[in-house]
Amino acid sequence: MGFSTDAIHAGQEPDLKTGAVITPIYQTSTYAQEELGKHKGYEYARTQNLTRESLEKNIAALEKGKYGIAFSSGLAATNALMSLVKSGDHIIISNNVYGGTYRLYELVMKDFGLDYSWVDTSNLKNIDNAIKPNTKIVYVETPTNPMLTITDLIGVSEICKKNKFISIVDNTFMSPYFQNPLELGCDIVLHSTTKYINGHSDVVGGIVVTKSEKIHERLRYIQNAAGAIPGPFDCWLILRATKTLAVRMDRHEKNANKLAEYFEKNNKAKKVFYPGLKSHPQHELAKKQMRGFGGMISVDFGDIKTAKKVVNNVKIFTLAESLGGVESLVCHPASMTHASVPKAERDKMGLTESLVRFSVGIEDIEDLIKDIDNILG
Ligand code: P1T
Repeated sequence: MGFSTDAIHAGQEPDLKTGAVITPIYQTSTYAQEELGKHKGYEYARTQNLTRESLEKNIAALEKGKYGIAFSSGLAATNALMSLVKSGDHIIISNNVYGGTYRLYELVMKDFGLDYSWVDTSNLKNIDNAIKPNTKIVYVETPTNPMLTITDLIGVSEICKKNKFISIVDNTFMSPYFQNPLELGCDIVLHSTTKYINGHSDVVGGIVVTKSEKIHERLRYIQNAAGAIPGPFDCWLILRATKTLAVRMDRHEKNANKLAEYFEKNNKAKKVFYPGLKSHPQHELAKKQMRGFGGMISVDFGDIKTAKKVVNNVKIFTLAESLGGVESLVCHPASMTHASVPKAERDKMGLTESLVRFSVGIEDIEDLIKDIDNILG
């Protein structure tokens, strides 16, 4: 099936009892059992919930995977992934990831005996060089938040296959509409569904998708054992949102392309980071492994004064954390989303105090450009 057909139908059957076309919100914590040991496959809602199952099947289809496991946030999913390894194991990970991922792994999970090497995975040699006898996982975010750096996913999957590592890709910035890492040979895809997948800035959620039964079984066990499940209403909202993912992503991208071109022509924007620009150092790789360039742009204004002027004076863009919603947002990564990353690490990847991140929404592009142009001139 095509992407939009799956988005609208996968995982969703008319309700058996009433014929309701839309999957109901099974707002229940438990299920009646007919007699001891006899039930309909539903015992307790941490373990089974039909609204959640529909969402998991839906996103698994969009990511060309077999199994989806939904969590209560992107970070709950990120956290669950570490149950695939144990104390003493080593993980190679992109040095630029969402600040919360860095905080969880480097400042929390490390205390449980996990060893992380933070490397620039856009150069595959850095991954090879970081391999240790106890390496178990290669974890990449591509394009990265907020530098929009791209890692070669076929290259990563080949390294992982050769060495029997598990490859994990945070695909939040592209959404399954523009990139399917499982199709490129990777083992696990992670999303903060809070972002493009839900797209309406009204739910926090996460999901992990895989083709591997072994990985699925372990993560399903952890989902139930640790209990970081999303509520049925949140699942229902995300399921409603995936129906329009394709049309939203097309518009996000169209708008982002135009805004990126505007920034490139404006001399107040010293560096523009957008994979769709020919000036992006990995534009060719982006064209190869992505079907579009997404809706995220970062701009280095060269000095903090201009950066502040922009984030404090926008009228249509809103100064806020998060991304991927229909409304345009602007954020200052150094003090907001990536504040828990030490300055020395931020400096290494070019995440300066004068960098501003734009999540380009689906409003009229003329209004969005005017909003910025009124400030920059
Ligand atoms: O916020 P949460 O749903 O827990 O997802 C965490 C997460 C994981 N991966 C990526 C690439 C992300 O961008 C995020 C969350 N990011 C923001 C809140 C932000 O403003 O960048």
